[in-house]
Amino acid sequence: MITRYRYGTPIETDAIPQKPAVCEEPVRHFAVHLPGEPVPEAAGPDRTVKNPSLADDGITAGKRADKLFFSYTMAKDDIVLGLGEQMGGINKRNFTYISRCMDNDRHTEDRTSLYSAHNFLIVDGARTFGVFFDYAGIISFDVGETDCDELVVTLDDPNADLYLIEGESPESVVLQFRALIGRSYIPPKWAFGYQQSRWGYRTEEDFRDIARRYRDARIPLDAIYMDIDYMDEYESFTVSPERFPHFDELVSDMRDQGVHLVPIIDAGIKVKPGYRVYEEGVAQNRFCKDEDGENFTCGVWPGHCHFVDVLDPDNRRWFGDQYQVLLDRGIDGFWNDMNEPSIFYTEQRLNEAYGMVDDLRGGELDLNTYFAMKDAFGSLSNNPADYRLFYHNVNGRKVRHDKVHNLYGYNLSRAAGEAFERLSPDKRVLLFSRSSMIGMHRVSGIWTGDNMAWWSHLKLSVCQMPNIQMCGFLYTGSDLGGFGSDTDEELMTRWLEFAAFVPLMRNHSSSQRAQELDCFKNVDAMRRIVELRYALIPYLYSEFVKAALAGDLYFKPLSFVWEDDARCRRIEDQLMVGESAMIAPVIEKNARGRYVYLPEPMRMVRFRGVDDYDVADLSAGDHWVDLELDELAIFIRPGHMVPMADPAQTTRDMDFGRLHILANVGAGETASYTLYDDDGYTRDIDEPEHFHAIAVENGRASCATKQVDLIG
Ligand code: MIG
Repeated sequence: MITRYRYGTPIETDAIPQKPAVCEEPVRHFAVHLPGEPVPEAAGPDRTVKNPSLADDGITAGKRADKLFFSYTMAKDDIVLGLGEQMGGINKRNFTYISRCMDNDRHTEDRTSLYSAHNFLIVDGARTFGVFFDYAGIISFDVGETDCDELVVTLDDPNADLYLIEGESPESVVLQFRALIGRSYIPPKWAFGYQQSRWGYRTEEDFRDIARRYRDARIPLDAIYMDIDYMDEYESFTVSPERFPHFDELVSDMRDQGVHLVPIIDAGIKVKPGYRVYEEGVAQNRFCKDEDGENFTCGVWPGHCHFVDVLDPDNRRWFGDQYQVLLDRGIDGFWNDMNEPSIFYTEQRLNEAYGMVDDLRGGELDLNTYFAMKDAFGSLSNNPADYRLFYHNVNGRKVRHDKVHNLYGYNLSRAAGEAFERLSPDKRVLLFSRSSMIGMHRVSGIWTGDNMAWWSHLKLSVCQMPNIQMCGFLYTGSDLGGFGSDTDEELMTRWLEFAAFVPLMRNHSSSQRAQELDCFKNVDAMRRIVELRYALIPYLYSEFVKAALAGDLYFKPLSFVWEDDARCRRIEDQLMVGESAMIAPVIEKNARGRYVYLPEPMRMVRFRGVDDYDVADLSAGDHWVDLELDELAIFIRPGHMVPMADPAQTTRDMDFGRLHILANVGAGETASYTLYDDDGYTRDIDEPEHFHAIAVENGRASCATKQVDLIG
């Protein structure tokens, strides 16, 4: 059951396509503290002392009495799930999370915000319910950090819709919520292949070289990413004529090999006479304004930039149309970056810092002046004060950016996603974004931004996946191997083993050490893992699309499947992938195995490669499983199966008509599986001919539409 409550007059977010009527009764479960009423005790007078980053987040700026608070007393054993892309575990208890889309490049344990605003959480325990704050502003979720039993939600601006979703289980809450927010984005099938990226490929030759190296090493590859260096002076929607004199030929040569080039698009539009997008944007009045009504200027990659006011539907359409120039040149995938929007500096903040330097120059710096000067420069980027300097046009109303901050990246990528539905009506286009909000999940995926080559970030990625998917973003993944700092062969291998199941399997980095897979000594092991990924695509793609259609999860916490098993509620390093398979990745340095908890008897298939595996039927309970560096295991539920295909160098070259069925079906038992499969790009997902019934009985697999055999 879903109930909608309204506070004040919220700004429309379009997160929910069809809204139920507002309920006039007071919200259930929560205590509400309206503006002007005393602040709840659990919000604590010393709140900012405990978590200094809050002060920067605008939550405590202004009078506390202006805020809207919701509080709920959690039972001792309640767990809290959701909140999408955030730090921490699957269970969000004992920390504070803030939805304030931020370009934070060090994802340390104390980070309260990342790039997205996913204001949906589930309390599961004494009572089970979900709550979604449909809200454009900055909001914090203190999930028992200040007071270990209290969940306190603080809204910076007291205008929001709240949806209370009640169900018997977290799974039923998620299904209801997902039905409310609409179907998740489905990328083309090639986006399930392995993808190679690095901030550093600069020329045509660099791209040809990567493709050649993967082919020579016989490692499957479906896409190579173009980071900002492909552009002409970091101008979005341009291609450097010096470094890419034969761009069209490059795109088509890659295409002939089955490799897609995926360019980055940055949010900031360079201020430069003669640059078409800039000139058109100025002439057509597309940009955000400053206080005086001038186009707001700040510094990003190309130097001075304007931001398109994507909160206006006309501007959204205009921005989306810009992608046409690249679609026309054969591009069919994009990643949208810097759309929080990230600000390197504004002249205001820069002048303050310069002023301080001028004052201090020549003198002796003491403790205070030294740190003040350092801070003046250290706080130049993404400074909260700068988000109060510009305005949007929301239905003819001038709205200061910080009130709608979390809508920006969402609407920029929405502009792209909606444009692709128009400009590429017959073919899905790959799109994922760094910043996001719920609502954007209908047209785009997300990646989790600038992680590090740290084991803790491999673990983080495992925990982020189900929570992000609960918020609607099924197509997601983290930079495999780690974006910042140098990876090593062991971490890379273990990360690949997990990423083999992640929808977006992209190796991306900016580190010193190159991390293309052929750079490592044990390239053979890495090739075998990528081949295994390709072999699993029939299953992964099928489970992904079925999850999108049903509004369900592709990655599930174990507690979603075994609701009554208390152990499962605390397991954060094992996940269900689709309906049949559980994974238990090794995420610990120097480990050569791990404990795995089986809620029911399962069949373990331990792979060293597509054709090199051993099978063991394990009882329910705890097991130590040996896993050498080149081994990864999947655990198949009783009565379930995993369809596989022969891998190839690209998804295009695979034969999806011939499947090998890995099953956990005993002699004399029968099982069935509904396989989803299509041409890989159609937008007509629902067509009945895309669903194939596979049966296993008497030790044989059968299917009317595909050639199938039983393995394992
Ligand atoms: O400020 O385009 O998260 O993936 O390589 C850095 C350069 C800007 C941040 C993205 C990262 C990308 C990088 N970008």
